[in-house]
Amino acid sequence: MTKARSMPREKGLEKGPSVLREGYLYILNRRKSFQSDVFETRLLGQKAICMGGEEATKLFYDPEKFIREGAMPKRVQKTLTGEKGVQSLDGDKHANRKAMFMSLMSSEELDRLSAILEKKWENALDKWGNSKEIVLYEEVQNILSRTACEWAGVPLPENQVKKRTNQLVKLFETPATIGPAHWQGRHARNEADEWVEELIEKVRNGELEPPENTALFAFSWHKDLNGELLPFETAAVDVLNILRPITAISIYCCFTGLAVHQYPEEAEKLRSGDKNKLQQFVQEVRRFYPFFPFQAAKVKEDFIWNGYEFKKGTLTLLDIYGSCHDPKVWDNPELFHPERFSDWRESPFSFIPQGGGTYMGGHRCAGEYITLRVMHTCLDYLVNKMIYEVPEQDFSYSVVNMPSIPKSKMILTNVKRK
Ligand code: HEM
Ligand code: MYR
Repeated sequence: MTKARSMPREKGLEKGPSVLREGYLYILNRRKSFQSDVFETRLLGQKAICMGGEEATKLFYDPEKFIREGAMPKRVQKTLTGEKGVQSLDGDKHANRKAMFMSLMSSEELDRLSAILEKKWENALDKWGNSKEIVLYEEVQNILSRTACEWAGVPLPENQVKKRTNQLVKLFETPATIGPAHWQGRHARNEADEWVEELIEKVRNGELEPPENTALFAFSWHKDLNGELLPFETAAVDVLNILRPITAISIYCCFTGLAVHQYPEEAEKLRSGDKNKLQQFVQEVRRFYPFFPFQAAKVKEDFIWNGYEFKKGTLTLLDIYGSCHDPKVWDNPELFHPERFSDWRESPFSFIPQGGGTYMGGHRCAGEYITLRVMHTCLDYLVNKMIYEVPEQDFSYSVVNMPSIPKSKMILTNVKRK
């Protein structure tokens, strides 16, 4: 039997939640100082392993090595993910639920989503033409929550748009906050769960008949491995796992607006409308800017990897942000350089802004194609279909606060259709 060597270990006691203090750079800074892609620390009052890079990502997405049950911190479940949703499942139960999500991601359904999005963006452009100034992040939240609801078959009366959009936004803005901001997030989770549970009840008792190709229909009638419908609460959590993240693409759209402004020479290359160039720019936005910081799992059974011991039950964090800025994978990772994607050889483990591994068998983000579509449309509008000015404002964004959002949220003035 091979003897394990000891993992580089952070010395001293945990002084409060250091992950919250150091944010996106917490793992990458230590990977650099330990000169190791894996190290041991203490988080949330327990021993934890942190790791990053392509090899560690391959390990993290091996379902024989890591499980998700009980891994996500409570504060994240009580806001962002909800409880008992697809993220928390393993094995056959996960495969059954993930298939439910992936059944919505056909190219026809993605085209339907793109058509809804363009219609909403055009409506917004009509409105923007009448105002001197808009806040891009907030406007796109509104466009995306409307798009998400229509695509998912969720009724959203005009007088509820503001309230429901704000609730969805709180779910992804508050998991890593403290104090009143965090409690607002928990409140929003309760309200949003209640809203969607009622809709599912109405679908099941025939009061509401969403189209059959929508998430509301599919999740209301989905059968688990025992041939039973999901509990109302669980079906609602997973419908919200569609509505919330589509609305969250507003953060990437805000960073897209920032990138267009900060890298005008790169934006200029997009004016021809070349789809490949637009795609490379979108990929670089997802790689370059901070969004999802790290993902949590637990060791399934004791094992040894590269001589290091992983003990059953140990909380393990995968460095999502750091893996997108890993000098072993990316030349000059701190350079915004979309053309790096022109000869990019795809691997499920090297470019992981929305998680790695596979869609069907693993936990890779179910909405990656949707995200790419939405960002592509947003970028095309920003560079080819709209004219606007960008006034002086605070463009800075934090690498500590999660999720990071440009301070001024991208203010645009004199917005018009091109
Ligand atoms: C999972 C990021 C958009 C649905 C994930 C994961 C990440 C992520 C990091 C976890 C991967 C893992 O567990 O290993 C993002 C980011 C987005 C985004 C940054 C940008 C806004 C979307 C969209 C949807 C979506 C638009 C759906 C419409 C999901 C679902 C899971 C997931 C259902 C759970 C998958 C599973 O556990 O099998 N996402 N996502 N996400 N995402 Fe996204
Ligand atoms: C979504 O699923 O809504 C899209 C992505 C939202 C990202 C929000 C990031 C906040 C911090 C999460 C901490 C996770 C710790 C394991």
